[in-house]
Amino acid sequence: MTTEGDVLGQIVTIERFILQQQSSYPQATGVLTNLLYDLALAGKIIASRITRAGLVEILGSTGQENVQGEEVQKLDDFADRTIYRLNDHTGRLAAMASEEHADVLPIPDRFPVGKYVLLFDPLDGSSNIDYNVSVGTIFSIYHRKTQDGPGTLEDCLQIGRDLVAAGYIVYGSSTMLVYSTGHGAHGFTLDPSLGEFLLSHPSICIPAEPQYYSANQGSQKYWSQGVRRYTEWLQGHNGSQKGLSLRYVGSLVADFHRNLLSGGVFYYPTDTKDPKRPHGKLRLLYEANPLAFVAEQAGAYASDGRQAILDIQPTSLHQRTPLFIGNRDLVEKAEAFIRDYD
Ligand code: AFP
Repeated sequence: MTTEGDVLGQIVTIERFILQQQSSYPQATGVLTNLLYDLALAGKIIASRITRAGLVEILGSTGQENVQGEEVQKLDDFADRTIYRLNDHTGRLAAMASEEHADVLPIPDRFPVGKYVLLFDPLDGSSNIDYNVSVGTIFSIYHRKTQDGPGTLEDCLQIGRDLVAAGYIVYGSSTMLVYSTGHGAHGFTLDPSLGEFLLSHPSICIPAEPQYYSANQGSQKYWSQGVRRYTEWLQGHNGSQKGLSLRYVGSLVADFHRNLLSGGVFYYPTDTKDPKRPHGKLRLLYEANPLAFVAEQAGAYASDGRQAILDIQPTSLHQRTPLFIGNRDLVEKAEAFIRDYD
């Protein structure tokens, strides 16, 4: 018979897990550990606000005052400020960059600077918020490249292969945090009654047998010949394979997370819909790189259709990229169709 004591003995909090991982690296100073722990804390704070999003009508809408006479912030602004403020004074970071801001976010002069840089998309998929659909936070951590002083643009424009850690938090039917420091991808589920992320998905490995493909097929007429033929192949036309089911949330984190656990491929290709956006919609630094890093740690792969996402040298903070991410064989098939037809 399993006793309560046995169950308690098996619980691993994110704090304990990160500390255990750190202890296998005697040279580790604990700075990264604390940085990851602060991101988990940010996730808890954002999750608690998101679960109250539907009450905005009652408590006051954006730009208005709520019943306590305080101004209600938009959720993406709230998430953005939460992550920044939890990390601006710790001495762990040289700079930050957020999808919500045009430029690098400096550490205020009154605080010490540290050896890492943090890039984040505070609330990805935020247009889904009003409909109770999952959204997410995505983060990337690099060593700074410059030696000292305030962090610079150069510290932020690093290739994905140089990531020290990356991960995401998905706010869905439960809140989950998945991260990697380059030693596997590990998932934690928030137990709201304890206020703790508990290890629920150690060493995630994408299933070899994929189930889903995910793309906004409403944009199909704007896709290239290669991408259209690839989609038909995924659907099993011409007996190419058994054919996958389509699932598309429209929140990258949710779509990616589902495919990581079930097997499948997500793609947001280049399209001709908006001439001002010739490289698709998603951002290399805030979305594609961190998810590509987690994907590779889980045995999956990410490409822009021609090369590995993690090998692309960024040239600007908000650079966009086509993205194909999921089971390696499915992503390589996309590369083959693009090579042959585009
Ligand atoms: P929003 O943050 O504006 O909702 O955009 C979300 C997103 O960047 C990403 O999470 C989705 O995968 C993608 O856009 C969906 O874009 P489409 O609406 O064009 O399918």
